Amino acid sequence: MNSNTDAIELTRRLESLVPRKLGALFKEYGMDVTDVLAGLKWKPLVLVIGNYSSGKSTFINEVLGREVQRTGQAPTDDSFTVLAGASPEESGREIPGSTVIRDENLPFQPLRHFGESLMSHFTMKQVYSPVLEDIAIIDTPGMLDSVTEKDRGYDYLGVIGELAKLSDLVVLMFDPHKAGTIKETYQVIRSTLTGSAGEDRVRYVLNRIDECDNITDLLRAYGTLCWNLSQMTGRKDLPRIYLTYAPCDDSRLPPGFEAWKGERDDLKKSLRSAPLLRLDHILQQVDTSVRELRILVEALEKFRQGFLAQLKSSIKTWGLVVLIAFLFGDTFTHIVAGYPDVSFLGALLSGHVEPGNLVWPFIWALVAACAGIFWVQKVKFPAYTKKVLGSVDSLVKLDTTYSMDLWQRVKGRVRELIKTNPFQQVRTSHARNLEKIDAFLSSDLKKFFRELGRER
Ligand SMILES: Nc1nc2c(ncn2[C@@H]2O[C@H](COP(=O)(O)OP(=O)(O)OP(=O)(O)O)[C@@H](O)[C@H]2O)c(=O)[nH]1
Ligand SMILES: [Mg+2]
Repeated sequence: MNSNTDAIELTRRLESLVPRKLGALFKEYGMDVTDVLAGLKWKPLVLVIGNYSSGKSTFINEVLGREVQRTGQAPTDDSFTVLAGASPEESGREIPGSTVIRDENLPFQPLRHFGESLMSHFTMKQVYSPVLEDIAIIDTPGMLDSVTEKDRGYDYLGVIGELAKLSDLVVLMFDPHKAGTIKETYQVIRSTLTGSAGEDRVRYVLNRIDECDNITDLLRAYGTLCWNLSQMTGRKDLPRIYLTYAPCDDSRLPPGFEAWKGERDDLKKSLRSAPLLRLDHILQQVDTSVRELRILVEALEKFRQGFLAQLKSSIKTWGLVVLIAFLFGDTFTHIVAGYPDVSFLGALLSGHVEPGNLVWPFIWALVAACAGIFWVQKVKFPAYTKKVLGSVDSLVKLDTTYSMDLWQRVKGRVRELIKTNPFQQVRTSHARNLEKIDAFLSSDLKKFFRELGRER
């Protein structure tokens, strides 16, 4: 797989395969397969985030080859701007956030619940630029230290998280003045980005390096950024950090800085591979969603198995009770009330058992069996369900951080499914569904990963 055309073709195949193979299963467990493929709705998205004044808008203007976004030293942008391709005639048109977020043909509907105040800070600009034929770019307000969520009027971190989930490539920009990073950046990386965007979709950039006085100064900023990133991502290995600066008169650069001249182009090139990354992104998303479904089904199967084990022991106990009732039930009434005249045991001992002697033993056995069923249904099963709901984590093996993350996302649904219809969960053959899911993961999806050159 090496071209964007192949990627588009593969994306189409994936789009039809997932609903065909797993649509019904997702539905059975109350999940929507269309959510999994929501990212396929529109063009590949590039999200540009970072500290205020780190040069996000300047970089975007450079990529587009036009001055589309306002730039300036103080915090400049207070809105999210989607830059979408347009014909020369349409170029320059702006579409308000409320229309963009509600448009079903665009992927931004998950932002709806951030409310009106986000809508007034969200806009789409139509721009005529060849770059925007294959991708759309989102410019964002810079991250700040002093501004609290309330001051922004909407949940900034939540919006960034949602956009990161939708985006195929995330450019995270810092500058040497703020390589120490600031509170919001820390929170974005820690709580949002690492969870929503696969790390391979993030491009870390230290921009404005031309403002360093010399290489020592640059190394200091670079070192600080590396240290902070490792603290924030929890990674021990360092991701590549692009060291870039906006094109300027080379004579202004401190000596030795020409070495990083090509980095800006490398970064720009990586934006163009967004369609390929998108397939990767969607595959990861499908993989994650299917694994989420898997862990959910696995938990329900464990619930079912646990109940069946309880049922088995109950059957053993009640089997004995039924046998005792069968053998001694009418002897008891014979002694207490004198009825029947001859008990089953009496007939057995005298060696004259007639069909009539079996009527009461059978009735006793039936009553005992019914009592057993009632006890299982009304006492044993609710007690078991209650116990499981109280320790729902024990339904799955959580031996990796990945499985813990998956579990956190589906745990509520598992609880809900058990709570609302526990008998349904016992009746369903989750094991067969697990087999279907495993077959999809190990064969169908693996094939896609292989075609993309990513072995799993
Ligand atoms: N020296 C230098 N200045 C830059 C560079 N990139 C951007 N600038 C300047 O830095 C200032 C901020 O740039 P913007 O592109 O507005 O930054 P931003 O990240 O979009 O800022 P916000 O929208 O406020 O978050 C502007 O005055 C730019 O001209 C660079 O690589 N080197
Ligand atoms: Mg800006």
